[in-house]
Amino acid sequence: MKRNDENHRPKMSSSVNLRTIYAFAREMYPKRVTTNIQYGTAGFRTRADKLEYVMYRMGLLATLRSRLKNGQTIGVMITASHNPEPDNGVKLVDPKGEMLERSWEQLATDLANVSDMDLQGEVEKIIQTHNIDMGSASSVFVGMDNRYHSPGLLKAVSDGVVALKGNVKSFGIVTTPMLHYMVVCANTNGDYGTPTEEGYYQKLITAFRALRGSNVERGSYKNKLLFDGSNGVGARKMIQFLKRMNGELNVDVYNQGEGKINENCGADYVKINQTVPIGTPATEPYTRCCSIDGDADRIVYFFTDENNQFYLLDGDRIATLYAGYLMDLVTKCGIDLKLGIVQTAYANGGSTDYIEKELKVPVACVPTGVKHLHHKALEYDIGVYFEANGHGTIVFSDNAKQSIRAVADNSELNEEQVEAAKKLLSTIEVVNETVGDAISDMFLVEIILQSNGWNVKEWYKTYVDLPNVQKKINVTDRNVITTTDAERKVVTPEQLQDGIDELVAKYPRGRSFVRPSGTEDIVRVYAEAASKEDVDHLAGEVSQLVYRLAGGIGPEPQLVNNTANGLAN
Ligand code: G16
Repeated sequence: MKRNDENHRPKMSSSVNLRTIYAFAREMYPKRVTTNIQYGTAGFRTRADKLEYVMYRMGLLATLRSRLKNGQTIGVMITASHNPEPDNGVKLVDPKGEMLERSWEQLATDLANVSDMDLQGEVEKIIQTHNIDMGSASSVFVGMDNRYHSPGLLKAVSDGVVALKGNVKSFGIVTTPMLHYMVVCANTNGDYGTPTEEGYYQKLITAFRALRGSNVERGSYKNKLLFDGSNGVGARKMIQFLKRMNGELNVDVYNQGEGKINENCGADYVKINQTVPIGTPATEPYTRCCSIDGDADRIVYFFTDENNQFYLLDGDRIATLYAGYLMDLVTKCGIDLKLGIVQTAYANGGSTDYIEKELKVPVACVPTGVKHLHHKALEYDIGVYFEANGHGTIVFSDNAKQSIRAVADNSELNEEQVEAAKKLLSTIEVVNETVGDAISDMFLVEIILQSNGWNVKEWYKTYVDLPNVQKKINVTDRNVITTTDAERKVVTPEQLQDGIDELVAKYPRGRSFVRPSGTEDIVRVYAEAASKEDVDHLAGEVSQLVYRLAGGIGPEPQLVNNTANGLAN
C-alpha cells in the first residue's frame, strides 16, 4: 500500500487529515500483536490485553460506515459476552440494529490486521472503494459491559472516532441489546423508542404491564423467579427494572457482581454443563430459575425436582413457547400471517420434530450466529429465531404490524379479535426486535406462562428433548475444520465427516456435528442420541476423532463410562 501517493488520495477526504490516524496509532494504540485476528461469530474476541489497537481501529471503521450510511448511527459494543473475565471483544451494530453487514466483516478483519504504517493506506482504500464523503456527518454510539478493562477499550474506540473527526456518544455500561435499541431509536428518529436508558426501561415495562394485567398469579403460574445475572451488566439492569416496577414481577437477582463474570454461572455455563449455577439459593423444587449471559443477550430457564435432578428449558423451548402463543393470537385475530421459526444445527431434534409435527410451523436451519438467524427470520411476517444457547428474539414485518394494527383499530370486529390484536401490539412492544435480549425475552416468557397458567413442569412437558452433549476440543488451528450445510457437515479435514457418519450410525436417533467456534479458540462438538449413555459415548468418540484428525493438543479426550439414566422428560 502506497501511503503517500497523492493519486491514491480520495477526493473527498480534504476535511479530515488522515495523517492523524497514524499519529494516534503510533503514540497511543500501537499494534504489538503479530498474530492475525478475525471478525468471528459476533465480532472480535480475545484476551483484553491484546485488544486496544483493534478497538481504536473499530472506532475508525464505525465512523467510515456511518458516513457511508449518510450519517446514520452505528453502534460499537465492548464485550466478550459469555467468555471468561480476562477476555474482551467488540460487536459492531448496523443502522437497523442488525449485526455488521457480512462484506464489512472482511474490511474489519483487514483493518485490524494491517501494520500501523499501513493503517492510513487501508483507511484510504475503504474511503475510495466506497466513495465515502469524509466531510459528511457521522454518529457512533458506544457501550460497554462491566469488565474492568472495558473502560480503557471504550476510550480506544472513542479515540478512533475522534481521529476521523466523527461524533461519538458513550452510553457507559449497558447490555448489548440496550445498545442495539439505542441505535435503532436514533435511526428512526424516536419511532422505535426514546434513545435513553430510561426510555428502554419504560418501553418494556409499559408493554409488560399491558399484557400481564393486574392478576399476577394464575393457574399453576406463581409470581416468583430466581435470576442468575452471571455477574454481568444484565444483573444491574434487572435491578433497575425492578426498582421501577411495583412487584408485578417478583424476581430474586443473584450473581449480581459478587463473583467473576460468567464463572460457574450464566447462560452458557448452565446450557453446556446442564447444571445449576453457583449461588443459586436453596428453594422449593420446581421453582422457576433463569440464567443470562455476561452482556445479557442470551437467556435459558431451568429448575430442579424433589430429587435435585436438573432440567433445562433452553432457547428451543423459548422459541416453541413463543410460537404457540403467537399462533394462538394470530388465529384469534383472524389475519393471515406467515409465521416461521429459525434454528441452528444445535437445535434439539425433539424441538424440531415438535415444531414441524405439532405446531406445524415452517422451520429453517442456518449457521450459528445471530446475524444468520436474524436475516432468515426477516423472510417471514412473524419470524421467531432462537439458538439453543438462548440467543434469540422475534421480528415482525411491516405488513404484520399494519395488519394487526388495522384489526386493533376496527371497532366493528368482535371483541375477541380486537383484544387479540391489542395483545399482539403489546407483544411487539415488549420484544426487542433489534437483537436477542435476555431481559425482554424473560418478560415475554413470564407473560406467556402466566397467560397459560403454567408452571415449569407444564412448560417442560410440551415435548421430549433428546439427551444431548456439547464438548470443547483444543486444537492447534481450529480453522482446519471447514463445514457446509448450515454447519451440519464437515468438508475438511478429509475423513472426518465419514468418521462421524460411521459413529452416528451406531446409535438410535444419533446425530453429531463439529465446527470451529467463532468466539473461543476451540472446536465445538455437539451430539444427541436416544439415551444419556449413548450420547455421552457418541460425544466422546466424535471428540477423539476430532482430536486425532484436526490436530488436537493437550490430553486426548476420554470416553465417559456412564450408566446413569437419561434425563426424565
Ligand atoms: C455469540 C453469538 C451467538 C453464538 C455464540 C457462540 O454469542 O452472538 O450467535 O451462538 O457467540 O458462537 P460460537 O459457537 O461460534 O463460539 P455471545 O453471547 O457470546 O455474543
